[in-house]
Amino acid sequence: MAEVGIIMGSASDLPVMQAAIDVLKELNIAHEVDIVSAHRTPEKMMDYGKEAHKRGIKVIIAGAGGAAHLPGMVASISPLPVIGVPVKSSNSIDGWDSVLSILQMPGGVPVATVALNGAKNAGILAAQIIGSGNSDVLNRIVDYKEALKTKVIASSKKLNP
Ligand code: RP5
Repeated sequence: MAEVGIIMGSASDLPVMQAAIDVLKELNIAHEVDIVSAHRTPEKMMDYGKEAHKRGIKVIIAGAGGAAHLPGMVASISPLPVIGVPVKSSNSIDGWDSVLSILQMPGGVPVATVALNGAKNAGILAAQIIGSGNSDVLNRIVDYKEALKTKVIASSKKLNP
């Protein structure tokens, strides 16, 4: 059963959002992926936000570009933590529009916003949230972080043998 729900405003967001899917696969976290548009399928968006926790989803990752309303609107109706991924899309001016649309939420309705096109970190953060209540997942995150360290040390040794 999927524990992380990954949604995005358009299929055109998928090349960016794929990084979240990849890292969740790597960390062996069950997830589902769908296209849910705040502007083109508003009813589907509200249904998704209302129902996701009832299906066993524990964290939602929502990516959108331009006037990026999807993460905030899903957060407005869902009791789950929502991680927002600002996408630099064809209708973005420079990406700041998506960043600020997702970041500047009013008090009471948080969206944990990652960097522009930062879908990989959204996936890791979702895994960390799941891992805070699941020791198997937590151990996989510990190993993941250890591998990051090992990689940097190896690069350093290559430069300074
Ligand atoms: C946003 O508009 C989507 O999230 C996407 O980033 C952007 C462009 O969508 P398309 O016109 O490519 O479908 O709502």
